[in-house]
Amino acid sequence: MKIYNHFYEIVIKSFTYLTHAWMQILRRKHVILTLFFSLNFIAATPAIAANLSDDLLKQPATEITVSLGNAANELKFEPNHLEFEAGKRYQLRLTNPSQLKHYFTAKDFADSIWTQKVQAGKVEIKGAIHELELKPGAEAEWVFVPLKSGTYGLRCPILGHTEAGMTGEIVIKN
Ligand SMILES: [Cu+2]
Repeated sequence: MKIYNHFYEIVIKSFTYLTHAWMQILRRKHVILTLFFSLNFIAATPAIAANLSDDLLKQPATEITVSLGNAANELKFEPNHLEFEAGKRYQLRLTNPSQLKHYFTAKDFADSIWTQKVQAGKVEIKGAIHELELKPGAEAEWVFVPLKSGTYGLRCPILGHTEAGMTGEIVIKN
């Protein structure tokens, strides 16, 4: 078992931080090694994540709603502070009840999560997403699993919106 663990460590070190984050989650959850060795090593990171996420996908998603602007057309996110736990599954519902177009832009956050899907209307988008644009009255659902702990910025980059305070903070905890 020691040799096995040694090999395991070497393999982990050779992977990207994203995969590394996944392994930390898996180790914490005491997932057996065979799961790791059954993976296709050539596969891209999202594919690895997809393979590993079977258990996670059975986990009910925690629902959180964030409003981009409000009916009074105030330039802010409500709430503007979000907290997630690494390794859990979330369904982030984004709404825009204002009469203005807004963005949900959180690039570093998006790089620190695994996106299962983004759903808007009847369209489902799979794969990495960095920002979402919501037209007045629009709604979207972002289903993901946070991987890497940290504090990340959120903003709406439309001219004048960030400056007016349309910013937020997203925290991923271990
Ligand atoms: Cu905006």
